[in-house]
Parts: sequence; structure tokens; C-alpha cells
Amino acid sequence: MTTPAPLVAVLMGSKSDWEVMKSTAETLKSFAVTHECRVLSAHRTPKEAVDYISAAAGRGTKVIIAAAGGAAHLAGACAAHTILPVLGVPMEGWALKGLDALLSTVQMPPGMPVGTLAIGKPGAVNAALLAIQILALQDAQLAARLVAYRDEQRRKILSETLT
Ligand code: RP5
Repeated sequence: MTTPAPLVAVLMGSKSDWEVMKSTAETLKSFAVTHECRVLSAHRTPKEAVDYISAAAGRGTKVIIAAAGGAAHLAGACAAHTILPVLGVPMEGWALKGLDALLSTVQMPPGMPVGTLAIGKPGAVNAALLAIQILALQDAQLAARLVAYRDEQRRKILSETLT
């Protein structure tokens, strides 16, 4: 028996990605968007990753966020097994400052898109916001919260003083 799924699935290749990816979860939580976070690897748990992704749409999930570092294939592997939008977050990893993960995630062949965000925490936050924007297309209350969030940012910038 399958349990009902949250709207956004936040996947990461290793628990070591959680320190950064918890920003995705926090951002989704701040908008009251239901989500579930799982460690699933394209390389270390390929079968479990495919099983999870293949079932996601049927369970009610609307957007997949996938983070990985190094030879970062998780987002691409997800995209291969679902027509849900997949947002990729490259992790900085242990070498090359995340450029390896960025290129692995962004350079998908035509026909198999992965919406790729920035390396590390900025990408983790923006992946959540982009997922929320996608969901907001069909959720007026969520759209209103996004407008308020943008307004908060505008006010903060305008209130800043230089000393
Ligand atoms: C990737 O390898 C993971 O997404 C992680 O960013 C990186 C290193 O994983 P660990 O060796 O820390 O488990 O698959």
C-alpha cells in the first residue's frame, strides 16, 4: 500500500547534502508547502531512486527537486523516469567548487530537461521558490504568499542604509 505523497519531493544523493538542502525544506515549510526529503542516489541506490521517481506522479507529487554533487546524475536520472518538472541543485562537493556538479546537472541532452539552479545554498533556496511558483500557477493563495514574499524583499532592500 502506498502512502499519500507531499506536493514536492526533495531528493539528495547523500546525507552529506542535507546541510545545504535543509534550506530547501525550510523554504518550502515557510510557505506551508507539503514536501518530503529523501536520500536516494543515482549511483548508490539506482533501483530505489527509479522506483521512487516512477511512483511519484501517481502518488500526487507535482515537482521533483534533486540535489547531488560530483558526477551529479541524480536530477537527470529522475528526469528520465518522470514527466514531472525536475529541478536540479548542484552541490559544491569535495572538488572543483561544484563546477563538476553544475555541468553534470545542467548539460542535459535535448528532449530531457532539468531546470538547473545555482550551486549550493542559493540554488537550494531558489529550487524551493521555483517549485512554489510552479504550484502557485494553480493555487491563488500560494501566489498571494509569493507576492507578499517579494514585497518583503523589496522593503528590506529599500530600508537598508549605508554607514
Ligand atoms: C553525491 O556525492 C552526493 O550527492 C554528494 O554530494 C557526493 C558525496 O557523497 P558522500 O561521499 O558524502 O556520501 O552522490
